[in-house]
Amino acid sequence: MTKRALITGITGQDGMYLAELLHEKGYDVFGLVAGQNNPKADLLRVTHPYVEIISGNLLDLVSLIRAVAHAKPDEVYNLGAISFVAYSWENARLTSDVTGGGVLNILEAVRFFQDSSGRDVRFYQASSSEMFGKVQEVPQTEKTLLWPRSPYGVAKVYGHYMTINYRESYGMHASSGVLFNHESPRRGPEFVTRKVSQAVARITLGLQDQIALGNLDAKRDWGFAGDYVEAMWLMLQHDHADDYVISTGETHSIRELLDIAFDEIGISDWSERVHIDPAFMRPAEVDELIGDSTKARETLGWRPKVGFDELVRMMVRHDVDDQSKRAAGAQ
Ligand code: NAP
Ligand code: F7E
Repeated sequence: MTKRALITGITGQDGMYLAELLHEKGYDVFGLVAGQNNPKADLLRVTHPYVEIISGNLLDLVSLIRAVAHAKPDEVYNLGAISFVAYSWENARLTSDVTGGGVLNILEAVRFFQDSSGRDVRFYQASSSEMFGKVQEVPQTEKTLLWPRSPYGVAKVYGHYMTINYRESYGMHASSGVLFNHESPRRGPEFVTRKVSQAVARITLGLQDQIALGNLDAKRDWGFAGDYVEAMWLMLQHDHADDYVISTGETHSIRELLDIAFDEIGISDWSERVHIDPAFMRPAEVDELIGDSTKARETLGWRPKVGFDELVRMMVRHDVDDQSKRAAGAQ
C-alpha cells in the first residue's frame, strides 16, 4: 500500500526537503498551505508538482479536521510555525497561537480522524533547541531542563509537552524532534546564515559593500536541513514514539560563519565589510547551544552527513549563482 503523508509548513525550508524525501520513498504527499493567494504555493506547484496542496491554517481547527480527513494520512509532520525568533518578541500573541496553539489544533484533528476512521496515524512535532534557551547543561540532551528565552521558545515548549501529553494520554504514536539549527540554500533570508551568504554573494559581485549584523559572539550548532528531515522520517518509522535531540555536536560562532563565508569569495579580513547594528540584537540571547544526539544515533541510526564548512560554502556558492542571475535579469 502506498503510504500517505500530510506536511504542515510545506512551503518552508524543511517542508520542501521532507516532501522530496517522502516522494523519493514512494509516498503520496499532501501539503497544508495557509492563505488565499500564497505566492509560495505557486512556487511549490512548479518545484514540487507531485504535492497535493490542501488549504488550511494551524489557527483554524475546522480547516485542519478537513485537511486530515482529505489526506487520510499514515503520517503527519507538523512543521508549520512562526519560526523567526526575533519576530516572536514583536508578535508574541500570534507566535503563541500559531507555534504553540497550532500544535494542539493539529493533534486534535489527528485524534478526531483516528477515532472516527479507526486508522492509526503517526505524528511528528517540530520541537526546537530554542527550548533550552538559557542552557542548564552543555551539551543539551533529551533530559536537559527547558528554559526558553523567547516567546518562540515558550510556544515550542507548549507544543513539545502537548505532543508528549497526547502520546501518554491517548497512546498516540507522537514523536518530537528537538532539532538544533539547520540551514540550506532554501533557508529564509531573515536567518543569519542565509543573510550572510546572500550578502557575501552580493559583495563579491559588487552589488553591496557591507553587511549589518547583531551579536557576533552567539554560538549555534548548525547542520544541513537535508540531513535533518531524514531524522524526522526515521522517528516515525520506529516502533515506539519518543523524543530525540537532532544536532551535529559542534558549535560555532557568527564570527566563524563569517570567516568561512568570506573565505569562499577570497576575503580573509572581513572587518571592513561587517558593521554592528543594535537593531539586530535580541532582548534575551541564547548563548551556547550544542546538542548531544547520541540517542538518535544509537536508536535510529541517524547521523549528519554535511559539516559546517561544507554547508556555509554550499550556501555562498548557491547565492553567488542566484544573485548573478538576478543581476543579469535586471539588466
Ligand atoms: P520556515 O521556513 O519558517 O517554515 C515555516 C512554515 O510554516 C511555512 O511553510 C509557513 O507557511 C508555515 N506557517 C506559518 N504560519 C502558519 C499557519 N498559521 N498555518 C499553517 N502554516 C503556517 O521554517 P523551517 O526552517 O522550515 O522549520 C520547520 C519547523 O521546524 C518549524 O516549526 C520551526 O519552528 C521548526 N524548527 C526549525 C529549525 C531550523 O533550524 N530550521 C530548528 C528547530 C525547529 P507560509 O510562509 O507559506 O505562510
Ligand atoms: O539567529 C545571531 C542571533 O535568526 C542565530 C530558527 O530556525 O533556529 C533558528 O533560530 C543567531 C542568534 O536563528 C544577526 O542573535 C547576529 O544568536 O539565524 P537565527 P535562531 O534564532 O537560532 C532555531 C533552532 C529555531 O527553532 C528557529 O525556528 O545569530 N545574529 N546577527 C543574527 N541573527 C539574525 N537573524 N540576523 C542578524 O543580523
